[in-house]
Amino acid sequence: MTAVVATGFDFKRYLEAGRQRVELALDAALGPERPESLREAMRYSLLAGGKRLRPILCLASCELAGGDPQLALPTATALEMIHTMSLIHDDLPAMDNDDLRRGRPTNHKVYGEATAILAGDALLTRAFEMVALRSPGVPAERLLRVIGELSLAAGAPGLVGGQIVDLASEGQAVDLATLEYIHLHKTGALLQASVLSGALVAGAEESLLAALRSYSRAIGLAFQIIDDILDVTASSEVLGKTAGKDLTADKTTYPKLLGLEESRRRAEALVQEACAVLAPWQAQAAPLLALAGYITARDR
Ligand code: GRG
Repeated sequence: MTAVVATGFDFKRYLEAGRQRVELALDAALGPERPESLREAMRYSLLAGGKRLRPILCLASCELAGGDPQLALPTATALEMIHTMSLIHDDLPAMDNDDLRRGRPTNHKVYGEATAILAGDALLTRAFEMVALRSPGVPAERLLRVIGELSLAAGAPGLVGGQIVDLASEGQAVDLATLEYIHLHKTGALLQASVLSGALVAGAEESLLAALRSYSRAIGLAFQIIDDILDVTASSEVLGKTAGKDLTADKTTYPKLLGLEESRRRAEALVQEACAVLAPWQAQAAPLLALAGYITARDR
């Protein structure tokens, strides 16, 4: 964060402006779906707040690559739709079986399981619609690459694969390599797609894409380590989701394997690593550097 302070970059303001921009775009992105019950269920979870980290990362990397973040806004909303879908499905009784998300009852608690599943499905497919059909001004070949990244992140090579291993690991002895696999797929893949897709919209060169790939792998892993830590150190009220869930579900976590102090040290080292990769871009990378710092500094 020191480099960030040195550039005079106002991160708090940046984050709040990004969040507001994303909120407006999300609100506009959900059209008049029919029937009304589906529309309500989709809006309930998508507009329930949340840090909006994935879309903000996307806009920041588009800007770093010299693009107009406005052109990446449909992709940014798509990322939040995929993320929200994964939260709705993750909370289902067949998965983590949770009652609280983003400070409210979970989607299936309000609308029932069938509607929650379908609202998730509709958000996932709307995400691809946002990129393919609602991204004016972005060349088709760039959009095709974005669709590729989103497909990899959402599917078996990403979220789904990570979730399967996560569920299968409950109550089992899990080693650090398996835990890292879970974190990188279940959480890291979409964070990586967020960073890469913004740059792809801007037509970034391969050297920048490679740097962003390393940056996002590191912040993705750090993000989930901090999530594991917050699960044991923060309250449900602050988190907006049930605290202590990993323990109840008998999940292996970083704190369980390494202790709180070492887990935090690892997360901080990963953030340092991420920032070092972007050092050649200097002040232009200030938002992504600050976002990396935010991942370890956050309290929810
Ligand atoms: C059906 C294609 C398909 C995929 C679903 C359910 C599932 C597969 C994967 C689970 C993925 C998951 C819920 C991972 C946890 C990621 C995580 C740390 C979420 C919390 O993210 P924050 O802190 O939440 O950014 P907010 O609410 O701030 O957005």
